[in-house]
Amino acid sequence: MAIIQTLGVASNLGGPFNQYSNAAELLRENIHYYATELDYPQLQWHMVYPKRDGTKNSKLRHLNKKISQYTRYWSKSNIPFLVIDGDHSCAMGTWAGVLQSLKPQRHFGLIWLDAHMDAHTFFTSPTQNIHGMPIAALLGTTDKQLAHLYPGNKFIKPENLVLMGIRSFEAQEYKLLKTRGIEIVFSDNIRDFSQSLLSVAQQLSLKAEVIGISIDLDFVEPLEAPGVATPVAHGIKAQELINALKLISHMPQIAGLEISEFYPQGDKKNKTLELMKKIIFTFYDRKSP
Ligand SMILES: [Mn+2]
Repeated sequence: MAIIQTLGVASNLGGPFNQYSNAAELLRENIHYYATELDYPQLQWHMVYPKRDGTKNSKLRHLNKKISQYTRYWSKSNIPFLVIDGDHSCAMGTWAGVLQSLKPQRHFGLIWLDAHMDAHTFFTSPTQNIHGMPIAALLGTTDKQLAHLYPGNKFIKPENLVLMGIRSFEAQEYKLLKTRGIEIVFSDNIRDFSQSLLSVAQQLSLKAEVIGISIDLDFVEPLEAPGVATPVAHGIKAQELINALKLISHMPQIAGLEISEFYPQGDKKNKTLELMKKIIFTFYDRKSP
């Protein structure tokens, strides 16, 4: 039985609501029950919590640094990992850690599944919510306030980043991504998500020895994943996501998976919680339910 190193981040500092997130803890309790009953992959949990004192930015900086230390170690040691974030701003820590772990001449590719572009800066964001900014930070930004939250000095190359499922964005984000030539697969243009994801992953694997997958749960159709902070209609069907992940999960380049933006207060009949479990079991085990 596989053991998956799992990092839970109990923070919603980058989101629009309360600063604490119980998303990872809820999942941990729920999954633990299943894992003892059935032959599922075992998750070995590590938790990080925001520090109590300081400004929101200083807490986030500290948190992302901690996250990056875990993923840096796992990536360097070739240990597959799973990160369960509260909100998507933690992606700065998750993937900065992997970038920092790479030997020179090794390239990192990132597949970002999201309804949003997350490419704002403090200069452009109408809400100032930092969960809408991690892509700008990962690319390297001239916004000093945002750069300060990013725990590393290595950035993702524009040609190694692909955003998929996009259907809600502001003009400034689009401009930032377009100027850098980043590939964007809009939700409207996806006919067969399995084929789209497989082809994106195969293309990336020609350029990058290490690949990461970051899932914002608002990528999925909100009727099927209602427990997210910022739902957007007309998402990809949950089963399509599962089928697609099955196709790529055994690619040797994939270093880790991040699942973000589970907002339990918004969930209905545990749909989103159950979907997260399905994603994890699909991704890390051939005997998925
Ligand atoms: Mn996001």
